[in-house]
This record gives sequence, structure tokens and C-alpha cells, in this order.
Amino acid sequence: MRIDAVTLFPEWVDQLEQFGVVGRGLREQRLTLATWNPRDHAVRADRRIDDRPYGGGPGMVMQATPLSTTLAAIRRDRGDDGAPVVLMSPAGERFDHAWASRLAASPGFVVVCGRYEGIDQRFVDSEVDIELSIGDYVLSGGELPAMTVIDAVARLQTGVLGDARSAAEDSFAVSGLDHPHYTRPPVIDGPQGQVPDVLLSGDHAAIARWREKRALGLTWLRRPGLLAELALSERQVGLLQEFIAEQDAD
Ligand code: 58G
Repeated sequence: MRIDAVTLFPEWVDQLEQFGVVGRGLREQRLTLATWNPRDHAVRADRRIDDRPYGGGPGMVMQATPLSTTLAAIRRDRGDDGAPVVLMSPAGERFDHAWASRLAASPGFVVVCGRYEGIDQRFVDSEVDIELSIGDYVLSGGELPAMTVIDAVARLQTGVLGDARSAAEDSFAVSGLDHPHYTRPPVIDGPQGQVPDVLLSGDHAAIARWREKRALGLTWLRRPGLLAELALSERQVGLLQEFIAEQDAD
């Protein structure tokens, strides 16, 4: 998969290459990330790509032309593969696991990071295919949202997750939230210091059952709306009923 990012801070977005599973995916060439600075396509001699808003008001607006010229260069480089242009914006559709899966299954995308008060709407109208938001808050630029999307999509690429764990088994796809995790030591001082016995039992079927029950239970407790959207099997409904009965007993 190839991802192109349009940003006034390419060195920042390029940092993704250095860390974690995204960095590994990039280094092992399952993933290509190219950054593009619209300043390199500025029309003005001073390399500025912002101007004052028509109609007045505070702040500056990103000009359409340097962004369109940057996109044209990206399309030439990608060879017109029909990759969608994504704009990170608080006005966008909520970015969620379904969006991450959809983008992970595509040959890639171009993500545009806005700055200032916004982008000339004519660029949005003529060039942007999808507007995405990572949540209901405004940030000073689209870079952190874009890096969030890139991370979520990159870790779903085959080979980026550990071999033992496919994207299809990943949290949200099957049972909503993930089950709790434990590692050594087996006992830490305090009332909740014991690792649940089943995880030390070596009984893999019992462990899988416990994990799925806890995952469903946590989703029921914390994210009932998400639970309602899952197509639970009869077996999963049974596990959840067991979890609820155990909760009521406590
Ligand atoms: C229109 C208006 C286009 C995304 C503003 C672009 C971006 C939060 C999110 C902008 C963002 C989010 C200006 C700065 C958007 C730009 C950018 N803040 N919730 N800030 O995903």
C-alpha cells in the first residue's frame, strides 16, 4: 500500500517511519509513505500558501492552487491509480475501525493535512473524495489526525500485526473491545495482585473462552452501543450471559 501525505510539516509525518509497527511496515516495504510540502508548489515568490479570508475575519486560509498543484504531482507519481483523496477535518465523517479496514483493503490514499483556519472550499469541492474526523475536537492542524489514520490503517496490513494475530481477529472486528492482558510476575502485592488462574492453567480452550467472555463483558459494560452493532453468535450470547450473571453475583 502507498500513502501520500500533503503537509506543511513533512519532517514530522516522516517520523512515523522510525517507530513501532508502522515504522517496521515501512522499512519492510509493505507500506510506502511519501510526504509532500505544498510550499514547494507555492505560486508566490515568498513561498507562502496562505491568504486572508474573503469576507474578513481572523486567521488565514490555505490557498487552493498550491494544493491542487501538489496533488497533480502526486497523481503523476502514483500513475493515476484512482487512490482517494482524504481530508482530515472536524467536519468529516467519524474515522472508526470500519474506515480503517476499508482503507487497509485499498491500494492506498492521499491524505491532506490542513492548517490555519481552513482550506479554500474550491479545493475541497473539486479534489477531495472523503472528509474524515478522528473526533469532536479542533486541532491546530490535520497532521496528528492523519498520523492517527495512517497508524490505524498500517497496523491492519498483513504482516504488520504479529503473525499469530490476523487483522480479522483484531479488537472491534469480532467482539468489540479487547480482553484484559497480564504478564509476569504472577503475583503483585495488593488485593488485585493475582493473575486470573485460568491464564496460568495451560488449558488453551479455557483461556480462549475466558478471553472472549471478558472481551464481550467489557464491551457490554463500557460500549453498549458498539455491542448492539455486533452480530453475536449464539455461543457469544451465552458467554455474555455468563459474564452478566457473574457480575450480578459480585
Ligand atoms: C476545513 C476546516 C479543512 C482534523 C479546517 C481543514 C483537523 C481536528 C481534526 C481545516 C483539524 C479531527 C484546520 C486545522 C483542520 C483544518 C485542521 N482538527 N477532529 N484541524 O479529525
